[in-house]
Amino acid sequence: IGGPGGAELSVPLQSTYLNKAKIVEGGKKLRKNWTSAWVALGSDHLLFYKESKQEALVNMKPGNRPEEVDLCGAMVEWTKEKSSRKHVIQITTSVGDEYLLQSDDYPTISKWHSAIKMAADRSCSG
Ligand code: I3P
Repeated sequence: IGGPGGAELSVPLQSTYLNKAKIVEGGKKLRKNWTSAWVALGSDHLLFYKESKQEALVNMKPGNRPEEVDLCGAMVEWTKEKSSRKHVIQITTSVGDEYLLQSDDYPTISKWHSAIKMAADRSCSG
């Protein structure tokens, strides 16, 4: 609970690294670059840390802020078209950014898919 991005859900999901690629920004296609990100889910947002959250909190350099993705109005779906990798989910935000998240471990990514979808479905009400 707490941290730079506000309240985060205290669930096991929080401790997962996922492969992440931002492929579209504001409707513009980006060059795909997969990186490993430490992902945290809040009630209405996702946070991507470049390093583990523990490291991020210890270092707390101004440039170390996590990337925050607003889930209000976001679409979350499985995709087979956007990558040759297996188990890829696509998040399309209301401002036209597209992110891919992937894990080789299906149970892991499947839990994230459900949790992010649920957060997105509920995020605009508050
Ligand atoms: C990309 C890189 C990505 C691949 C992507 C390539 O090449 O191999 O891993 O995505 O495929 O363009 P580069 O490093 O030269 O940018 P996947 O691993 O998700 O398939 P894409 O262009 O079909 O998205």
